[in-house]
Amino acid sequence: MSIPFISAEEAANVIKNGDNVGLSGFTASGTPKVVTVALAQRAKALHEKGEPFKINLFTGASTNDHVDGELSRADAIGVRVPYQSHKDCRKLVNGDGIHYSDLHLSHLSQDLRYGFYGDIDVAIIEATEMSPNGEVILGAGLGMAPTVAQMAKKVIIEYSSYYHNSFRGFHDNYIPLDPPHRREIPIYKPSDRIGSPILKIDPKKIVGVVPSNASESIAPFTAPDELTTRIGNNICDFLAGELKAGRIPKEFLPIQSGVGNVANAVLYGLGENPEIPRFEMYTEVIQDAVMKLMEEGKCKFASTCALTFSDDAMLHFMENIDFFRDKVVMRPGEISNHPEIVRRLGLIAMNTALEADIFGNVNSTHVLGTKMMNGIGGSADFSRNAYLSIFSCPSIQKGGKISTFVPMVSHLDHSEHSVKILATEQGVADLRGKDPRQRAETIIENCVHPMYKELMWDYLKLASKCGGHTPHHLPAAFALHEAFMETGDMLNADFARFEGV
Ligand code: 0RQ
Repeated sequence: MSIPFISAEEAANVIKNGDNVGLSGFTASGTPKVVTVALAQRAKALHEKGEPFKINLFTGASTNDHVDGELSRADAIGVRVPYQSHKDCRKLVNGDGIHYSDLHLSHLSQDLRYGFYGDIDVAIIEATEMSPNGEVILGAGLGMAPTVAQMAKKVIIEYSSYYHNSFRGFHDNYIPLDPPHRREIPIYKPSDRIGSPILKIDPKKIVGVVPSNASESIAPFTAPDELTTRIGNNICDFLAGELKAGRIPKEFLPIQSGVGNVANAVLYGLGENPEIPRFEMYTEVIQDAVMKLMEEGKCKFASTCALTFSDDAMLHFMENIDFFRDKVVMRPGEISNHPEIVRRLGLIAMNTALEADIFGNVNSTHVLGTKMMNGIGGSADFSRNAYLSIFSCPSIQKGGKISTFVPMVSHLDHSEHSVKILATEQGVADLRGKDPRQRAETIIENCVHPMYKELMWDYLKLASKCGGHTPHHLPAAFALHEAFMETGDMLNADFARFEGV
């Protein structure tokens, strides 16, 4: 059967107003790059004629400017699930422009198969190799590719010729059976393979192949600065201490690391710390730092959903691809983030907080309780089930006008029950085995910025007068947020006015 080459515009014409569209990829990696740009142009043209055009967009994680950027600027997204991190998309999510459902990344593939969102009308899949019988080698990220390709009524292939070496052998495509037939996911170590390097798509569903030569366009990450290095070193020293105390086995445990500058600094810190042995990763994205650690021999193996490398790092990876062939496996997000495996392998999970409270609850998503930043992403897939779940952040933001530690988080993503360790540039709070009052004391002592310590002790004293297992004075619990909203500085909070209230 021959599958025709078509233009991006012809492919975009296949997609109808109100369609559910699923994409391959995870972050910018492996995500389509040309059809959605043509789709945005079509949406704009239709809007100019007064005709409605919006799609419901389902992806593995965040995407790229070609998807969330272009489609948001064209006002062409109705429903968006499960994660976004693009400024133009964020603007609409925080207005009433997009119905955004912020979801654990490991859930969406199965929720789609369970029928919670209806059919997938069209899947757009980035392929780096393909045969006429629909056998596809994916690109630098999987995301939900196996599920959306299987469910979709129509499939558009974006055939990427950007990569001059083959990704064949890096992917492990796998879809678990759904309840009541589901069995264990048979991964017992990060390098276990359970699926196929090839994604088989019914060729009858493939409406055409669109040529693409676009890179992932991922900017180089920022090198660790003094702040992120201090946070990273605090976490590394803590892990080295746990190893020495025998609470981490001597062969170490696999690491999950979120994205961003702190995550990179921690990984560099682990690489440089002679007390940390060679380790493996079981994570959802690997960034530039991991490639370097692999070349240095510190990271032995990485299981991931995507290679989120900057363009320069990706070129380096491609030039040295044979070195990495037995050191990297790429899995669907449903498997890279699967709670069963996270628990079984005993991961050390490291994620980032926007805000935490003195009892150990973490907000990773909502600025001042209302404005969506990105989404929960995979952070809870890992932190709820990890051997050790660590959350880190700088102790202050906006030059000290915001304390990231507050009496009560303004939005809850990770409850006190899922957070074992908190780390800032000030130090590390170990919350294991502590009751709420003890947790508050250790967090104020070790993590809170010196500018805010007195305010936090004042709150704890005030709250303690109210009694209870978790001491709170509810009228005062958001006094820091209120002070910021009214005066632009959390330091103006004053707990004296609540005495006797
Ligand atoms: O503002 O942009 O104006 O400078 O928020 O803050 O410190 O640069 O944070 O980029 O590391 O992201 C939690 C959002 C952290 C991210 C979060 C302001 C601050 C700054 C950004 P500016 P930083 P980072 C793997 C796992 C959830 C998903 C996840 C995230 C801006 O890590 O999305 O973990 N995590 N996924 O000034 C007001 C506060 C603030 C604040 C920071 N308390 N109040 N503003 N800011 N704290 C990835 C995937 O799932 C794919």
